[in-house]
Amino acid sequence: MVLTKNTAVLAWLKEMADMCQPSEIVWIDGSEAQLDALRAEAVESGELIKLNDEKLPGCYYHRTKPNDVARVEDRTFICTPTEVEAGPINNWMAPADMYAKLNALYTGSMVGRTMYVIPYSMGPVGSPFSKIGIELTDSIYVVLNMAIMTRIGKAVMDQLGDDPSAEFIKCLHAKKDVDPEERYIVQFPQDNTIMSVNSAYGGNVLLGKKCFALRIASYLGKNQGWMAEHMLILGLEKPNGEINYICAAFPSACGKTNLAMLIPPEYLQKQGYKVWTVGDDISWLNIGPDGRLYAINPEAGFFGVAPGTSVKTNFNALESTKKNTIFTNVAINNDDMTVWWEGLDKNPPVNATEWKGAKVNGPEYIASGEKLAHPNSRFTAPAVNCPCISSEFENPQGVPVSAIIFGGRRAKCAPLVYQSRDWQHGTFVGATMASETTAAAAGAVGVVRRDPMAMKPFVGYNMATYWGHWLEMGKKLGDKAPKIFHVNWFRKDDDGNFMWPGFGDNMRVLLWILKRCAGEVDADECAIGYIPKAEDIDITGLDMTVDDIKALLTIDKNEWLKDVNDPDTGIKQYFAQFGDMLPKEMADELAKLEANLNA
Ligand code: GTP
Ligand code: SPV
Ligand code: MN
Repeated sequence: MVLTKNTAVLAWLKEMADMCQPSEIVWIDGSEAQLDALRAEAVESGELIKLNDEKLPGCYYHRTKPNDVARVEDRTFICTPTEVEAGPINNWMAPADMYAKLNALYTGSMVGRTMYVIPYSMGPVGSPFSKIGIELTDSIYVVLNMAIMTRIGKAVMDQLGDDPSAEFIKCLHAKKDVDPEERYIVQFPQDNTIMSVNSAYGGNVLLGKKCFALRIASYLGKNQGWMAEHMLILGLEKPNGEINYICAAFPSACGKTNLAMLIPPEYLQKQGYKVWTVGDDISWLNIGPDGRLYAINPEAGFFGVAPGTSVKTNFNALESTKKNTIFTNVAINNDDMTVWWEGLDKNPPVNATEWKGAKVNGPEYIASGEKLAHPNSRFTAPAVNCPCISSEFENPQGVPVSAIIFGGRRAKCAPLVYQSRDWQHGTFVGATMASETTAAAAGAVGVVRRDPMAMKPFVGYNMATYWGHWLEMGKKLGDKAPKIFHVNWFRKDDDGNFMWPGFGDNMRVLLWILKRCAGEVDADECAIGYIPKAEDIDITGLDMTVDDIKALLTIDKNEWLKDVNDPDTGIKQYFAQFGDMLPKEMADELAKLEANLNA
């Protein structure tokens, strides 16, 4: 059944269908009956494997092609009319050239296949901050994932209405041959259009997520006075019941889902501290009527990294995957049709199917140096499954943000935590973030690269203009702006061991951050900003000393000067590529940092 009379939607749909030539067009209405029929069809065709219905009710398994297991940044394009609008760190092609190339790839791509039409809302349906997209796809896996990750179906089309000028994001995905040489993930920000072809994996094909909620939305936000950020949102409840909200931007596979759902150390739980999850990956930030910054999570589920998720590290994420979840590229335990991944527990299944589909003896396979689950294997779990989901999760107005945290994986250099001097300096701290690359994107792992605001792969326009937008937002927020911090859970000692326990113990750092926001604790001003006094990071119950905290907080001026001046990886070199697009404030902050370090 066609779910709309909107002539703009219908005209676009006809154009795309004429090009892709599907044998059938099916509107996704959001009903459980329809989704169930699709699940059955996917099980029948082998696209999905049904898991143990007692231990994992409503859960399914999916395996992608080995050449299609992560985002592909070198095949991701921002097609603005001019190259300078996309900026030096995005891939760019002229829109007309890209449309011509893509149209050739899509032509006839769905012959003999079904085109599913998925109306979806990013953010609660009807929230003033929500936005609507329509994804056309020939993949049932995409339909079922979008049904978890976003709000889908008829209610969304009703919300869009019949006005042909109503804003919606046009998203087209064709699985085609999953050919990595002809794979394209393309955003046309001026056209509200996303086109993805030759992939069937996560961030490449769930077009509401990175493509819309970050790349297109960041561009919309710049024009409309709001921000789309790669940030989790958590609420930290104090024993007196007061809840403060924190947003944190870490690059892919650097700990957002874990921080968003953390369980406080026992001594803090006993005192009554709690953490509530509003979002684990993306924040849309608007200035509210009281002048403060408010965050909504545009998503409805978690597309989380499986490896490393355990009862000990992330109990709440694991609980979230116990029903109605889709697992992608993890391992299967054939004895009871449950799932396994590295870090889940110490008992890899003997009767296992590894992520590529081979039947193996798990312990032997691992002993031979192989991995049972792909390092970027993931679960797609409904947010409502999360034991610590915030009561504000569906709040259409969002939650007021007290602090913004940036962070990355840095074996050296970045201390456990520091605070920026003000919003402008905080913007510089975000702009100069660096982190070791992870398996979340195709390419080398463990290489330090600049990843400003964790948005390097996700900014939909010129990064320098984006920094300018941050500065503008700071001016509008004035003294109501959240305080900005930087953390590093991943500092290593000379033997290569993590110096900080991380996970639930990160709560200790969050408490220092909130005390700073409330003006309840002093700090030491140093070259890079405000550093805690070591004794103000509570180590109750930890096998650590104040000296260990001091080591985590040391600033090695030579390391930092290298971070500024290194001819290949330094901040100066990095900023230089933006030429005169670089906001003057960023150049000023860089000069100040260098002078401070040399003082
Ligand atoms: P994306 O979904 O790709 O955006 O990732 P994310 O930022 O949500 O990262 P996630 O929380 O899934 O963590 C990625 C990996 O880092 C997992 O294997 C975690 O176990 C590990 N990790 C998370 N937090 C910590 C921490 O505090 N310390 C250490 N050592 N590892 C962590
Ligand atoms: C990330 O890579 O930051 C993710 C996973 O959250 S994906 O949806 O593939 O982008
Ligand atoms: Mn992410």
